[in-house]
Amino acid sequence: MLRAAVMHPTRNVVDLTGLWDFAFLGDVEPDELSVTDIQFDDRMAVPGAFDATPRYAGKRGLAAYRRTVSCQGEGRLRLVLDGLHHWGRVFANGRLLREHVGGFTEFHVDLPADVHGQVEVIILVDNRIDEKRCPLHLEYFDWYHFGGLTRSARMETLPGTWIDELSVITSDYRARSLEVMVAWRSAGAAGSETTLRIASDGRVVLEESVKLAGDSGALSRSITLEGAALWSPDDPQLHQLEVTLGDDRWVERIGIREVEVDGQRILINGKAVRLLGFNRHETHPQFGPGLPDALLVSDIQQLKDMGCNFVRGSHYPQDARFLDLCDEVGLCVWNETIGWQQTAAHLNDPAFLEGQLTQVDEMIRASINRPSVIMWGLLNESESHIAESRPGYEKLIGRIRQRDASRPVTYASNHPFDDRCLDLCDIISINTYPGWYGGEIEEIPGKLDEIAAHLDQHGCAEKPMIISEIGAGAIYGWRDIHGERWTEQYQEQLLETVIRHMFVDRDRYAGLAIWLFGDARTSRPKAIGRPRQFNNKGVVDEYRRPKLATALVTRLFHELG
Ligand code: ADA
Repeated sequence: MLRAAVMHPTRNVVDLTGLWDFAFLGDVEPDELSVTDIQFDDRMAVPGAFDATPRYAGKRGLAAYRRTVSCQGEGRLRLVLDGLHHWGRVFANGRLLREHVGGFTEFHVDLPADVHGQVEVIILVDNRIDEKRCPLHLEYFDWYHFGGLTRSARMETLPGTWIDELSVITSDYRARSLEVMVAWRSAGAAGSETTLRIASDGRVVLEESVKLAGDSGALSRSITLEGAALWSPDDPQLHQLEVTLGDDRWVERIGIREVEVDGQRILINGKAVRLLGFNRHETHPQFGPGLPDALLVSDIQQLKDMGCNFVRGSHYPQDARFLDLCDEVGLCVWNETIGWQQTAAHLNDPAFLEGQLTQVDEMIRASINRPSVIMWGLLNESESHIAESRPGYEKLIGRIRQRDASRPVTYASNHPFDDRCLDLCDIISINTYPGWYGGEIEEIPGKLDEIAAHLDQHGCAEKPMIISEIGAGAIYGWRDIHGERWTEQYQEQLLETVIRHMFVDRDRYAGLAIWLFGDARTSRPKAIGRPRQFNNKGVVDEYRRPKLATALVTRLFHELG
């Protein structure tokens, strides 16, 4: 399915979701392969993960996807892939056009000017864990690295001069003022007068003649959408913004809203919001991260029905189709770059940093206009307590702020007592597991208070605080009168203690993201608490069947919301 939010009505767009020719090549080096010799002997669905299908389950190696695309018109062709896991090479008519490192982000490939009409696209996809080739996906992470073309794909025909990037930022929600930045590119040198027109919900709000010089540039304009309804989690009103530059048109769906941090509170349009929700892994046993639309809808329904207004996209940038739905239903999203317990050595590795910077750029480019994305995150639970990590944090956070100064920045820290980078963030986010990894449920209030008190005494008193992970494992269906660890009762009791303490006994926290929405397959060894090879801390299991805690969370979140 094409995503709902961005449309290009003046371009020919061919939806490339559906079935592709497929070959699993296994332990083959991509450099030693001639793509024209590949024997395609199977079919694979896009979006989808090839290693979530029974034939290739658990296999790691090189795979190839092929599709012949009929493209109309003479314009330059652009192949857009919303997600490729996790290393790939793209060929058109046998020519290698680009490589891409890292899953979970949208990227595009501009085809050479002489490629038109029938185009044979072959994409090599490698899901092997190889720190050199792809330093962003490492074996020890607590999720399973599936492979494939896991998100949507399309081919577009670009006009001679096209809009390459669009950003629409609310500058003053009261006045309904927006800053619009239109980055354009041209196949030749533009050098001519053309028209820039911006219309909102069918009404032209700006029309002017602009002179474009060279082969790329950016135009920034302020517009006001008088009387337009605002976007908020309670009333997520969206507007269509149509930007036309010469022969190209970009139709974006926007929400007018400002996110601010005011002392310990997070404000949306001047009103304090209490963020109540979950961490969510984008995964399912049968599809890996290549979720069908029906499952995305089902996840959104379950989250909303539980009374959530918040999702942390743990631990990577979220699928555009999921964000479409979040925009529509008013779920606030923490969107973050891929990361899991990186060391100071990673943070000093140029290849790792380069990969992270690319993730930042690609994540922000793809989701900057989404009202649901209210904060940016990075580097889950990395070594932010070690001095040598700080330059890496500074660099990445600096890049986020340079790309988008309008949203608060945070990262999930599991070093509440000795973190050295929290001053770089707008929101303090802490992952902690009292009552699960050590200690008993009765000790949770004391542990949470200890963390909050320490942080407040060490420079964080004027910042909002989120518990960005907390939870307990429960095996679906295991109910037992003793209520020991791993039973549904234990999880229910632990979460009740957490939620009541955070929001009934105390008023310090701006939000909670429970770990976890749904059980998720992992590569972590079973022996360190991952029975079934799953992270079992979901309040629904991997098939979205509710555990006892679902009803508990539903009751408490509705009381608090
Ligand atoms: C960490 C990590 C999660 C998950 C969790 C757990 O906080 O960020 O991805 O591994 O621990 O279940 O232990």
